[in-house]
Amino acid sequence: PQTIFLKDYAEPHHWVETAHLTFKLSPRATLVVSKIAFKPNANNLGDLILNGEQLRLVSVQINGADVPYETTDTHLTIKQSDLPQEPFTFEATVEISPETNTALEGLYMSSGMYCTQCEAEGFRKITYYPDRPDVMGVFTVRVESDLPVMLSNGNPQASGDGWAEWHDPWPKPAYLFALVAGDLIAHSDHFTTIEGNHVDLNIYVRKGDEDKCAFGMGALIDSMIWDERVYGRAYDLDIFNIVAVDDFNMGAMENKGLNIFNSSCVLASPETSTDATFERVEGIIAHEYFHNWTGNRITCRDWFQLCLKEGLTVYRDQMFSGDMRSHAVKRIEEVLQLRARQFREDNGPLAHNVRPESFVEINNFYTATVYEKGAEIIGMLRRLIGDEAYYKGCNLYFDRHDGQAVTIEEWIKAFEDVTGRDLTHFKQWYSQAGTPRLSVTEDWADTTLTLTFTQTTPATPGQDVKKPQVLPIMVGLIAPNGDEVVPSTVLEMTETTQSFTFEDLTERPIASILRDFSAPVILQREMTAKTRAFLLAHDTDPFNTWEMGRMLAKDTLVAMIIDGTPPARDYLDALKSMLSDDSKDPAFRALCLALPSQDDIAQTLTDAGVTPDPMAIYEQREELRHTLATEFKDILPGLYAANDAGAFKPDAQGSGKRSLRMSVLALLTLNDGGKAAQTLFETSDNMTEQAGALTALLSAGTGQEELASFYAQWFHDRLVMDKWFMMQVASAAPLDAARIASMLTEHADFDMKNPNRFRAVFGALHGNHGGFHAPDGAAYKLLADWLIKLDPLNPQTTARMCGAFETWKRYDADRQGMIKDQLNRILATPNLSGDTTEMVTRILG
Ligand code: HT7
Ligand code: ZN
Repeated sequence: PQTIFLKDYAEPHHWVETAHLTFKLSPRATLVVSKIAFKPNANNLGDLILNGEQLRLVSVQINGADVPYETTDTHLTIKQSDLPQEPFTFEATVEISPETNTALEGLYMSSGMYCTQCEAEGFRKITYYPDRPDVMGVFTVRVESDLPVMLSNGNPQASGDGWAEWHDPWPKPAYLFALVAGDLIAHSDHFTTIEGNHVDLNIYVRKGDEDKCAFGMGALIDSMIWDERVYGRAYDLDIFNIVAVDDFNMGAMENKGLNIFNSSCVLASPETSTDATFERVEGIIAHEYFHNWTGNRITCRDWFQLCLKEGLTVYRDQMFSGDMRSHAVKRIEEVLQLRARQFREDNGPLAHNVRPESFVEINNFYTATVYEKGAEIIGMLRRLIGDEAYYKGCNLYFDRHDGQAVTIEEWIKAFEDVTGRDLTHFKQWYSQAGTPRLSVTEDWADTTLTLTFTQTTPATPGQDVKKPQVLPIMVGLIAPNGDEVVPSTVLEMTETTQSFTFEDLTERPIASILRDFSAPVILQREMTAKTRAFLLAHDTDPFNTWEMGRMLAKDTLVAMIIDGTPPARDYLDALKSMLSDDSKDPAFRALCLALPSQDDIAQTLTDAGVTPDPMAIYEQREELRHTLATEFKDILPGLYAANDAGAFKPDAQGSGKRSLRMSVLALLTLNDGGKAAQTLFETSDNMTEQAGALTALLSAGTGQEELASFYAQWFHDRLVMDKWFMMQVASAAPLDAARIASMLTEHADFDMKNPNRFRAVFGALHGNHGGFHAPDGAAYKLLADWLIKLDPLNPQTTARMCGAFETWKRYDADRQGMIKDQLNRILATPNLSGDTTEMVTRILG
């Protein structure tokens, strides 16, 4: 496989004006007839180069006549000398086999329906085409089949018995193409845009799923309203369709006017879905809808610019979710995710720039760095230039580049133009990998507090020398009596070391630093447990309040692991008073009660120069859970009773209460032998509580009867069954995890071709830190066995799951040796896909 470099970008030899496609659908022999109007690119004349893979070519013509051409496994080329100098029409017929397409890229079949996934490079598996995002054409699509529902992008144009035609007036790159055909049912609604246009809205699902669409439809309408109100962006077609598909490599896809969703990211009902699922559905529906402007109307010039659409769209969906729920709670959840996924990536062998400079397989760059760090960059930009300039810059970007395929340069230029600022240094966030470490010292003299910050970024693969980044550091000062004496202010750090002073203070305040997690850095600050407890009680910034509790928990765990120090009293007392404070949001209290994950503790130990012992981490974390259960014995039953949310509503208030109640239940189960959990399991009418009770029981080492009755109740519902598979592996004790995972792969309902099911078992195995790193290496071997089996069927999902091994250098020599052996075994597999080869090679370093 070839490495592609950003620096080599060149415009194509030909632009597409229009594409007419006819699909004669058949499971193993679908005919795709294409008629494409090309225009030579005067800036870069040359051969007609079309991508095409796994196609059986039937015929090719130019302007209705035969023409000489060459084909390889990946391309069809017609020499410039054989082409007209003016615009011309290229026609081809190819045959493809959707039913045998297990890679889930291109046109494939899932539960009897036809569907497509074209981002990033799937369209080339449908027909010959310049499959690159800077080639934008107007598509007209005719679908022929005997299925009742036939959909494509844009507006419906005409239909008859056995056929339907769709026309998309908005020029688009091939990666946004979509087609669906199946026996589907629509949950319908409508929306009138701010411009007065009527839009039909449909969520198409398989029979039996109709009652799981209402929440998603509400989220779609909320998203449409929000994008009009906040960004001034309205929808632009007569119809917006969403289709739920069971077999899907990722969450969802923003195809123009025809979003395709992993059914787990759109279907939701109180009986079958947890609050976390409702929240995820809301966020992903918003994300895909927001792509209509940030991604579709304005797209990426090349795949190196992926963060242009993904980072910005994640930022937009985060703002939306904050508005719909609680900004404070959402921000904490975002940072938890960022640290668990992106910091982990940025501090290991897979670290890469938010805008990478080279890749072998672009599918391997749909990463936490591109998405989540990409979103953090937008947040920092907004903090630095202010809200007004941010929205002005966005408007300028939309007006200037509507209908274009652009780069990060154009995005940044819009903000330079509205602010008059030179953002060259800020732009370095896109081209320097690694997480900055930010240390701080404090000096108090007279009436002045001086904060001196120093930033360093460790080397990452291929980037040894790092420069200082532009860091917006939000700071507030609290007096010893708890009053805030300096409210939040943003310090702009640009140097390696920089001091900031606060004058005219009557007494030495306590600084609250990096409020709202204003920059994606690791803050290294010496603080006593007393100061942390003080800020936990008095800080006005909810993120930092939570952060102080988190640091107390981490310090406690690290001390327990390293030298057996018992849990710190400051931590236990501060946490207890926080939990008992009914004026605080239950969702926030639940986040405070949650202990750092085992993986997070392992990273914290690594950062402190200690080799993590996964068994000690598991045991001490369990020990702390038992200590909390004992220490809070007197308040747990009251908290449990007080946070009964009553009738299920998937809103922020109800889900916050349930979240606290389920965290409390997990501890209560350690005290009452599982009585409360069993009762809740038997009586609850919603999945949040049912799954919460079952997890509490399984984590306490019981719950086998409940597990069996859960299966009997839900075996017919594949999304609930994913939870059944996942919960067993996730809550297994370390020495049981691999055995349980292996046993589940023998279960009649295990289907390795379904990415959700595969992830339910193996994502959970990797997520069970103690189980994955059990001393016998059984989990490493089991995962490697299954990745080797999956690779020929679905390279994209296989490659992504190799990320489970990315932290291997953290651990002791034995574990490193065992993981390395498994990685080498995967790499030595004959005919290993390019996707997996690239990932394993990078992980091995
Ligand atoms: N833009 C999409 C990214 C994507 C994808 C989605 C589903 C299956 C395969 C995929 N490859 C890339 C989803 C998004 O970020 O909105
Ligand atoms: Zn996206």
